[in-house]
Amino acid sequence: MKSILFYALSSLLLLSACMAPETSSVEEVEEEVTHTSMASEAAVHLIAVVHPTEGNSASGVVHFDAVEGGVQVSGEIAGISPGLHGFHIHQYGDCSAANGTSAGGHYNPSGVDHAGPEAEVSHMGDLGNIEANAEGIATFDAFFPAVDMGMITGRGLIVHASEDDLVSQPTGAAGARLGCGVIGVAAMPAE
Ligand SMILES: [Cu+2]
Repeated sequence: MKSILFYALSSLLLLSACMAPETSSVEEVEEEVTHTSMASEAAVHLIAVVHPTEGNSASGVVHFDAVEGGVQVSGEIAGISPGLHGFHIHQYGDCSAANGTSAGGHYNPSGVDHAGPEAEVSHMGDLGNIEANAEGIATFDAFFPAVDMGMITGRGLIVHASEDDLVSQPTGAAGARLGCGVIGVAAMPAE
C-alpha cells in the first residue's frame, strides 16, 4: 500500500515537473518574438513631454511621426516669451539638472557644424526655432528629412530662452534652457 501511494505521488511530481518547463518555454518563446519584432522595427511615433527647468515655465507635448523621407515634428509649447526660441534635440535624454544642462549638447552624430535645418549640413538635432504668439504659445508642424527616428529615441528635447541664430557655433547662441523633455516611444494616436 505504501509503495503504491509513493508511486502515485512520485508520478504526480514527475508529471508536474514535466509540464512546468513546457509551459514556461512557451512563454519564453512568445516573449522573444515580441522583443525581436520591436527591435527590428523603428518606432513610428515618438513623444516628448517638455517640463520647465527651474525658475521657468516652458511646457508642452511634441510628437515625432515617421513619414515618407523623414520625420514630421508637431506640437505646442506654452509658457515662453513671444517670438523665436531655439528648439533642438540634445544628445542625452537626461533632464535631471535644474537648468537642463544634463541633456548635453546638440545631438550631432555626424560631427558637423551647427546650422539651421534647411542648411545643406547641420546637426541632426538642429530643429531651428519655434515661434510663440503674443500669449507665449508656439504651435508648430514641420518636416525634417535628416532626422532618424531610431537615432533620436531616448534623447533630449530642449526649448531655449533665445532665438537660434543658425550661425553661432556650436549652439546658435540660443541661451538658457527653459524646458526639457525626453523623446520616447508612444502608441500611435487614434485616427
Ligand atoms: Cu539646444
